[in-house]
Amino acid sequence: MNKNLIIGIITVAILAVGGIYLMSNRSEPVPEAAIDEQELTVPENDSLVEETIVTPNQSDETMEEDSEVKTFEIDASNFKFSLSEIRVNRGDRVRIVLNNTGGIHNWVIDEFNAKTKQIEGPATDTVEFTADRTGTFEYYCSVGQHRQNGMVGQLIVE
Ligand SMILES: [Cu+2]
Repeated sequence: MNKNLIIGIITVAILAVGGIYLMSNRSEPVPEAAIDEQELTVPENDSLVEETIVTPNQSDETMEEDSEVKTFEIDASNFKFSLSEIRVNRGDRVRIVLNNTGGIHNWVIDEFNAKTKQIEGPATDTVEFTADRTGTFEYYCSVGQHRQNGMVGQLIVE
């Protein structure tokens, strides 16, 4: 009989524990609802990510604004450049469009580490650099003796 009592007590205990589990299980849907709210929050974060993606586009537009590039078209021929002087302001972005009308030429400026390719005319090549310091700098054609033959000019950065 004592064993039956013990079994009975154990059974009641199991039922009680089971009831507690059921209670705790019933309380779980509430956190699940909270999780749903969190999942609703995640798409908001995604939209924030999309906004973040838009930001680089805005910076692209900023770069286009920076493309207040000063462009100079220079014709190259044997043995001269059509422009012997270029004036820009310090900090300007400078774009040189070299139109080679004949012969093999390039356009080089050592101080700004900028040069076009050597091209055989008729051909065009472009180089860009930032005039980040003031002064007067000589640009030239580095092909053969062209520099000595007069293919030079001055970049003046003010
Ligand atoms: Cu040349």
